[in-house]
This record gives sequence, structure tokens and C-alpha cells, in this order.
Amino acid sequence: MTLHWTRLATDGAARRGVLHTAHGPVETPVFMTVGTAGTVKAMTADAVRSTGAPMVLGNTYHLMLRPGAERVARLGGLHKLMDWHGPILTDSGGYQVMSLSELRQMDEQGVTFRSHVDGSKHRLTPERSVEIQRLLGADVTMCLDECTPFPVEEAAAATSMRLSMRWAQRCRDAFVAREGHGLFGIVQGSTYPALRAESVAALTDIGFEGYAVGGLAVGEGQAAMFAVLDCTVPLMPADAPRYLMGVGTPADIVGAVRRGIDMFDCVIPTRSGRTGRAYTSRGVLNLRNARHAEDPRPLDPACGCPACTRHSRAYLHHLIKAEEMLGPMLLTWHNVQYYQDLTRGLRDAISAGGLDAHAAALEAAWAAGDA
Ligand code: PRF
Ligand code: ZN
Repeated sequence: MTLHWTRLATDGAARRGVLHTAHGPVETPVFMTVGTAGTVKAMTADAVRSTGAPMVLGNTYHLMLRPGAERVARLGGLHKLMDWHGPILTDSGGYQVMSLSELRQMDEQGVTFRSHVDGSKHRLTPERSVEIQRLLGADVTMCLDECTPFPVEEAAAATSMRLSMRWAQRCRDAFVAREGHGLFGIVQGSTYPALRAESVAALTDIGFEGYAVGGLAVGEGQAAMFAVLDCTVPLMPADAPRYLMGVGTPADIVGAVRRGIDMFDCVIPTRSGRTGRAYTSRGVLNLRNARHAEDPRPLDPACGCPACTRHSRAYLHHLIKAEEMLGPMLLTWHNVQYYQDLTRGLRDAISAGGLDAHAAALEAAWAAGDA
């Protein structure tokens, strides 16, 4: 059987379920830790596993440029290369081409661009993106799409979305079905409800193992993002997993789960760990701040990670100020742990039928702070 998702419980629009992949089951709602270039930056695979993170994300764009998809395949695939034996979802490259590469040229067939690494010229088509993701060994392959920039006029958003829908059909045709592997379509249409509806209809006509909402978290703000989810998610198939790409803060995740989203990925926990920011049960802390310099308390008393159980805020502050490598390592570890604890709490609350109260308690604790 290809990759599939089973629903275990619901609470309002929120769902708890299990995604069955070639590399094992994944409980949803799930937060996928970002491992862009074949590594969760600043963490070993053992450290990632220790947080309970079940699934990581890799990027077609980065890995095709370096070390190269064929090379990864010759080395035994991304799972082996990373020593990550859980499921891997790979993004298709479309979004990263738009945000990172130079001199992009889009046409009906695909996109040509220059590498941000060495300026070399490359081409991605829907067929090549699917092939690269197969060479990497992805459990979940994403369709090549165009992440429509924001803001955009409705006519331009329609043209862009319809191109992504034609590419989605070509990805479906190119994808070779294998046990426990699946292909996800990506809904586009910017902030226009009619375009989002048209995009969902186009993708469900083609048929995918899962459906992603793309084109959000691009500067529209949380209220506009939730408004898009309110009009889009109810149209998406109830028996397939729903993935909100590139989102988000803890509050974004809670709001999206309450609207029926099952899967997330975002650089926030890893990237902000490298800049000294910690997400905790009492809100966000910036460890660069001098107020932590002699604070003997743990970063988050509710957390079981090494940063919180073995060290003080004072030590973490010192590491960050001194630009010691261990500072970003410990804060990344903590943030990845926090996101896993957050999503586990959401799953348990859905099973117990208490998601509204749980969300209110989380938000009250974030607002209360720790000072
Ligand atoms: N498309 C793809 N990947 C993405 C996005 C998208 O729209 C987003 C949206 N912010 C993040 N990652 N393919
Ligand atoms: Zn911690």
C-alpha cells in the first residue's frame, strides 16, 4: 500500500491520526524538524531522536546542488547518509528556488536558475523534481509548485496557481508508486478564497496521498493566514493528511491544528536556537539579554532536554555571548524538544476532547512570561 493516513480521534475541526510510511508510523499532528541540507543544523541524529521527533524534512534544492541527488543515491540514500531511519519528507525545490537562487526564469516546462552556492546553472521541471526526491529516498515527495509571492493581484495569483496545478498533474504522472511512499499536492491561490477552492478541486481531481497548503507565511500575517485556512481546509479531503508548509510559531501551530491541519515544518526552532532565542512554556526568551547573566534557573523547568536539566540560564547566556558552538547546539536541542512536547500535548488534548481548554492554557502561560 502507498503511504496513507488513518484518523484516530477528532475534537472540533482538529484531528489526531497516524501517517503510515515506509520508515514507520508518525502520529499527527506532527511537527517535522527541518534538515535542509542533510542535517538538522547543530544536532546529531541521536539528539534529534531523543526529542521524540519522528520525521525530518530535506530539501531538493539544497541537496541537488550539494552533494547532488545522484551522489546521494550512490551513497545509499538520504536516510543512510544522515543516519536518520525515520520518515523523511522532501520539499520539491520550487519554494527554495524562489527564495534563494539567482537569475530565475520560469516557463511552462519548469524553472532555470543559478545556484546560490557557486553560480552554476540548473533546471528543475516537475519530472526532475520527482526524480530527485526518489533518488534521495523521500517517504513523502512534494509536487513542484510556484510559491506565489505576497502581495499579488488576483489575476497573477490565478495564473501562478494554475501553472502549479498543471505541474501537479505532471508530478503525479512522473511519480512511481512504492510501498509506504506518497506524493502530496500543494494548494496555492494566495489570499483569494475562489482561487484556493479552484486549487483544492484541481488537486483532488488528480488525487494525492496528502494535501499541503502552500503560499502562506509569506508576510500576510497570522489573521490572514487563519482566514485562508478557514476557507480552504473544510474543502480538503477529510481522509487524507493536511500539511501547512513553512509554519510556524507555537501560536500559529495551535491555531492551525484547531482548523484541521495535521503536519507542519518550519525553521523557527532550529534557526532561532542558533541566534539565542528559546521557545518555552512561558513564552520566548532571548538568551543574549543581560538579565540572564546570573540567573541560576533552568531555561524551562517543564522541559526534559539537556539544556534545561543540566544547565542554568546563566551558562546558556555565557555560551551565546562568547559565541561558543555549544550555545546554539543546546538552544536548538531545547527548541526542537519544545516543539515536540507542544505537538504531543495537542495530540493528547485532541484524544481527550479538551483542545480548546488546552489551547487557552498554553496561550495564557506564554502571555504570563517567566520574569
Ligand atoms: N511551496 C513549497 N514549499 C514551501 C512553501 C510553498 O508554498 C512554503 C510557504 N511558505 C514553505 N515551503 N513547495
Ligand atoms: Zn529544554
